[in-house]
Amino acid sequence: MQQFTSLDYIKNSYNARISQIAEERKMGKKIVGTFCLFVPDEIIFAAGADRIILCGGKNDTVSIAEQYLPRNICPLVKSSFGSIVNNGCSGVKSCSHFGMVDMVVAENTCDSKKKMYELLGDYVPTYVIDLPQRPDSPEALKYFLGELDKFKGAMEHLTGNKVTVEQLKKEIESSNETRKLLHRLYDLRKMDPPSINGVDVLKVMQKQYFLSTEEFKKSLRMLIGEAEQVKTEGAHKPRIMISGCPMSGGNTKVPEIIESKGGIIVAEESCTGTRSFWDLVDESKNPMQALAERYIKIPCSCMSPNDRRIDNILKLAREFKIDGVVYYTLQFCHGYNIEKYKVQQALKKQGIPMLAIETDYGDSDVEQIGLRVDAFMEMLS
Ligand code: BJ8
Repeated sequence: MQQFTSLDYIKNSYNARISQIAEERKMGKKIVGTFCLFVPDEIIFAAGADRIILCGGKNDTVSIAEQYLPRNICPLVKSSFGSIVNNGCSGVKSCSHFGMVDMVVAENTCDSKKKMYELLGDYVPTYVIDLPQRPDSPEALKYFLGELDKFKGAMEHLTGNKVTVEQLKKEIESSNETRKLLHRLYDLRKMDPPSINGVDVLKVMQKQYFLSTEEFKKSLRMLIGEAEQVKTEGAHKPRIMISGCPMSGGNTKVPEIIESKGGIIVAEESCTGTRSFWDLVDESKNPMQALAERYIKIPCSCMSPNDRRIDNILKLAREFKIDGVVYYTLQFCHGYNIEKYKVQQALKKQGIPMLAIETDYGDSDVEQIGLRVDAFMEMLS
């Protein structure tokens, strides 16, 4: 597979981003930490704040969190919480940006996150957006719009800046530009074989909410420019779509196994994949209304019913000419684990094989997953 210089550039962007945030803080800019796609970046940026993702993908801080939280909750929640409470006070190294936020903007999604946010407030000011979880009910959109209005007020209070309609429109345009670039990148994965592998794309996606939007867009343009030059050729490899829980920065375990066993990941139906950018915000509408309409439709498993997600999976499977789906769940993520059944039934009807993998951030099951993926690839070949 082609080596891209832009991927090294993206990989090495961590230190520059940390310096940028430190500099912004010195100049009085507020930094907001987020954990979820339901928090609209556009409102944060329109208030003149910067944003950085705090979802943990590393195993190192899980044991720190287990001093406070039950062991039987998902590793993403434990890793994130462990990184924040750790903040350099134990021997474990966690990423420095966890200690650099002025406010966390959280959201009522799954139970583990919701309850973790209640504890988080002791360490960093935490604002929670309440999320209606029956998105198709007539009251839900109105309620969510009200919540986003309150959130806008909280951002104005934090930064001392008024969020104007013009500023919101500008930020919506900018975020849509990012979404369109991601569509271009994913279009390149529709080729057979694609010009870029799935592990590399995942590492880029993990930087989406870490880098500034300008830096992320610049990185994407560089990568697309390089990938578009590649003349793809070679034997067909099983085309895999990953579907399920997000894979936060530091967590590439399962995609690495899949691609080391001869598969090629061409799409991810996850929050570190298509869910983050597939739908654009309607630029012709009142900006707050348009944001509420777009964000409430994110097909997270905390929503009920969540048939929209099944429809998306089938649509993506067709568009990306998927040979098989790897249904990926983090241990104790009940929402995605329970939805597995419906997804499997829907894929079965279409004749698309699915392999379910439930795992954590540790490496004790790497060999066992490898054996199962091996058998799956053999079946697809
Ligand atoms: S929109 S998927 S980013 S909530 S894996 S913490 S769901 S128990 S991360 Fe998520 Fe927003 Fe939904 Fe996306 Fe809970 Fe599951 Fe853990 Fe999860």
